[in-house]
Amino acid sequence: MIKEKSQKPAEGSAPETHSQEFLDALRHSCAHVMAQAVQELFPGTKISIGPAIENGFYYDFDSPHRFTEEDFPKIEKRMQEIAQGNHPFKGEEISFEEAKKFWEERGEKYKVEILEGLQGQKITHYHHDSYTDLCRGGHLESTKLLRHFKLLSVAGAYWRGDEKNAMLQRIYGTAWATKEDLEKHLKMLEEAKARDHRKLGTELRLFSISDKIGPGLPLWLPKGATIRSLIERYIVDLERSLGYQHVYSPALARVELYKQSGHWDHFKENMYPAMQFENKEELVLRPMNCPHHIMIYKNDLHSYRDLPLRIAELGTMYRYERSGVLSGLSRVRAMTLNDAHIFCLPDQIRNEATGVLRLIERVYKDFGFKDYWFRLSLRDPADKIKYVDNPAMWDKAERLLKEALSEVGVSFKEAAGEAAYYGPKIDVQLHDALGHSETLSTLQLDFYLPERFDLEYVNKDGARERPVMIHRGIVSTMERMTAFLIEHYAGNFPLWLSPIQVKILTLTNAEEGPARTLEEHLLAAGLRVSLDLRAEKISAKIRDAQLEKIPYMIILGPKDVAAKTLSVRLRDGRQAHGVSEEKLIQELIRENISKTLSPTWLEPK
Ligand code: TSB
Ligand code: ZN
Repeated sequence: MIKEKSQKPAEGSAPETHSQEFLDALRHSCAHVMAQAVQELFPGTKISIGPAIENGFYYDFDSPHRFTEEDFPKIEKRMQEIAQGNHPFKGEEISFEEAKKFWEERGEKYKVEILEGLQGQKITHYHHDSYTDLCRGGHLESTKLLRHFKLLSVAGAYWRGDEKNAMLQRIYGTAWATKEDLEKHLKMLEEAKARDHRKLGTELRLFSISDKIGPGLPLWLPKGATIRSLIERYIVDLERSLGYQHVYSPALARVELYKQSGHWDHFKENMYPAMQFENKEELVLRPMNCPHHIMIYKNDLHSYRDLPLRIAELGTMYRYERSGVLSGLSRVRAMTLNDAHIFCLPDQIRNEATGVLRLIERVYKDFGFKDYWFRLSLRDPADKIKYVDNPAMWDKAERLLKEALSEVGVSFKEAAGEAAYYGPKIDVQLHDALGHSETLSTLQLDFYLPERFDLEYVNKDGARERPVMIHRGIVSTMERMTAFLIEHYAGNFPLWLSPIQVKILTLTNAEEGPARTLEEHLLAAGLRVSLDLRAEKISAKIRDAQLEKIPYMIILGPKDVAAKTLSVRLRDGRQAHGVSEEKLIQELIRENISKTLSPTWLEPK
């Protein structure tokens, strides 16, 4: 049992820092107290599991009551009462038979099921007040230390994470050692909510998910599609300038192709099942593009002089992600990856890998991403099913990736069990609005697929040798990148990525003609423009443009028309009057091309 060392720091001392062990115990204890409160308030509720998680805890319930956030104040109130009761947490070892009788008598079928998996092991119960749980321990000394907690949300969760099992109700909460920590966390959540790409994506009409189409299969609305095509054009042009060759290939293939590649054995749980046809042909939706690019490589016999060959595609692929992990655009089932496979000689690996790392840094600079880190994703050597079993191959590939990282001079963290089945990866991790890290870019070194597909090139002496493959994605899938951009900019996209860059707002009906002429000029300059000619008050028009987060508003009134000048307003409230059309267009073009993140020409000199 864990005691808090000193509850109040001595005066003048540094603020108390709470160990992770203490916080885990606090959160785990909070889950038990919540379960007690829930079972008292909602009779018939069965308990299953309730662990501590990052920043909080949850408990999965099976209940005749359907929980909503409206139940939270009542549950929290009862939790506070229990906590104040100063009940000690007591552990007790118990025999399998006794425990079984205990849980069976209460009709707690999930506990009975968990217990059955523990046969032959040490079994413990933890008690506080009137509540008992089947639990390994890791609790506070007493409920009294629980003061700063809050219930956050409720979500469906399959028993044991398996879709074939019953759907339980998971209540999430957060718990902290101090009031300040709790408040800080709640404030962070509040801010994160405002940035959440699912919320902003709906409000700004960027994308939508239709239940009729299905979960994880997003629809790109016109404005979101504009952002997507800007990303696509940006990366394709950049890649072309670096010697990548873009191709198109179908998102379907014969199942044999994916059997030969090893996806069918190692990646099957993320693949849609094969479609069978009367003529016995079986086709699958591709979960990756690599085998298709390999067939493009195999379409010709290559000399060592042709290598490296960089085959790129905005490749659409389909993955059957579990419903519980789907999230807006950031984790989907239908996606288009900024993919490329580099086929190279073994002694070109270093150069190609460092080239990819430098490209990633260049692209992040253009998109304004600063807060990212490199992860060297390695296999789990014990897992011979998920990863190809060839230790020498893995060791070599890992060494080469480390060398590339050190040549570019970036620090990295190693993570076991995060590799692709065919080889280790360098993943670039960024934080979403909630602070969770997700992979955006990836670089993967692969000696396996060239072997499986018997890839060859002709060397200097006319003999056949095996090339190496580097799989890489720079801007990730269009889906995940767009989700990141929305959260990163909280919807306030820089000019070059804004679906609408300029909105012209007329003061009276008389400005319609000049507004249309101005629109034509801006369109001709390559800018994305919209008009607001409604007979609304100008304040309402400004408010609407502000809600759409449009970078530039041009407010056109009779005075400006007469003076042949423009009044400009930025979404951050800055304004400029008496600007000539020529100057404005010049500045907008400059800002658009340079990908500047914040316009400076309006600042007072
Ligand atoms: C880089 N064969 C390689 C490719 O050549 C590959 O597919 N790698 S991957 O599996 O790691 O996926 C590439 C990137 O796609 C990931 O780094 C991640 O940024 C993105 N991605 C993966 N799954 C999803 C998903 N379900 N939704 C959105 N983006 C995803
Ligand atoms: Zn690949």
